[in-house]
Amino acid sequence: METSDPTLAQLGWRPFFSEQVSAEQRNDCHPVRVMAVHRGRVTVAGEGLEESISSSFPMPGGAEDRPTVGDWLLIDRNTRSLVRILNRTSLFKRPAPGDDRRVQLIAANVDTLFVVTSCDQDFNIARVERYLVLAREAGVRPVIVLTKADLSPTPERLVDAARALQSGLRVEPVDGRDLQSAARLAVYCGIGETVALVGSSGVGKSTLVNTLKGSNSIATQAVREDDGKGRHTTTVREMYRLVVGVDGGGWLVDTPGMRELQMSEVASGVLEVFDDVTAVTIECRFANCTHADEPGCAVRAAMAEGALDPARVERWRKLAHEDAVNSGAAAVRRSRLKRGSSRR
Ligand SMILES: Nc1nc2c(ncn2[C@@H]2O[C@H](COP(=O)(O)OP(=O)(O)OP(=O)(O)O)[C@@H](O)[C@H]2O)c(=O)[nH]1
Ligand SMILES: [Mg+2]
Ligand SMILES: [Zn+2]
Repeated sequence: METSDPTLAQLGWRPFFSEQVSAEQRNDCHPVRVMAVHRGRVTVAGEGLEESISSSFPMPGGAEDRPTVGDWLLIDRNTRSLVRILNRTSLFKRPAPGDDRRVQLIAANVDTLFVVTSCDQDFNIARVERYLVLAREAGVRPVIVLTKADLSPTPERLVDAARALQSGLRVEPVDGRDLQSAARLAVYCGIGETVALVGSSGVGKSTLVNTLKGSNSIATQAVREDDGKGRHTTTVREMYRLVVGVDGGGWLVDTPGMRELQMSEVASGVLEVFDDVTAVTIECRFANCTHADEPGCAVRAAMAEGALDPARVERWRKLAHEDAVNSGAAAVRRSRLKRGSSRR
């Protein structure tokens, strides 16, 4: 943290959190926010307090019962141990890659999600849609940030392609290295507000955070020359205070670049992000229409008429299918865990 002693309100403390704290807990505990997550430990900040504490929880429960960056915790005034994770206003998570048992918590209590993608090889509509589903599911406002606009002769075309995904979607092209260009993003990150940056490795998340916090303390690294992919430079999730704009502003959560973003238990997010497609599916003659060769399929009719883009329908189909398969697996896993047969 760069700026000295933020108040609880500046840290993002709100009635939603204070209302969860009993009078007794108010006496015995400090409310603190998780600024960074390291292996087994978290860095927390409260009023006039910043320290590293063990993140192990006295009463481990479900997969979401561990602190992640952005969380509000109660810690014991004397022992400094973790007493409680307060209920979250939002939680970003994904199935942990390569491991079908765990959920990876990305960030909690986030107001706005910057879906960061660059105007070069990384730009991919299907990936942006995945992040939009995640944002919808977590109930957080998404903003598409198109970095490296300086490297593209026609960034407007990408801006238009992204805007077409959702009515009213904010899309911001920037040169993340340039303060003047990046400064317009400060409006999404006012006092006490929290913005999380997510996206592939090398798109410039850390570069943008460095620019907006006014110092180059976070390591960044050039993308690989052969394929333009990043080098997974950032390995911890950490919050930084924005210094652009009025009164020091809010918080930016830098995250490690994601290799893959599997969909699981995001059915309502898929429904909302693809509301144009799902509105048409209701018109199909059969409720369980697969939109392949059934008679009376409204989706195929809409595609034939040009009312629905076949490529978008195909992306929807893929996401919905992936979500159904993964959600089914997650439900089986949970019921096994409940029976205690495969706890590890
Ligand atoms: N030209 C240009 N280069 C940029 C811009 N943003 C980032 N870069 C460069 O892209 C490279 C990767 O940037 P990083 O900030 O390390 O990317 P990251 O998203 O944090 O990557 P990970 O930490 O690996 O997830 C660096 O060499 C940056 O200087 C931009 O807007 N324009
Ligand atoms: Mg980084
Ligand atoms: Zn159909």
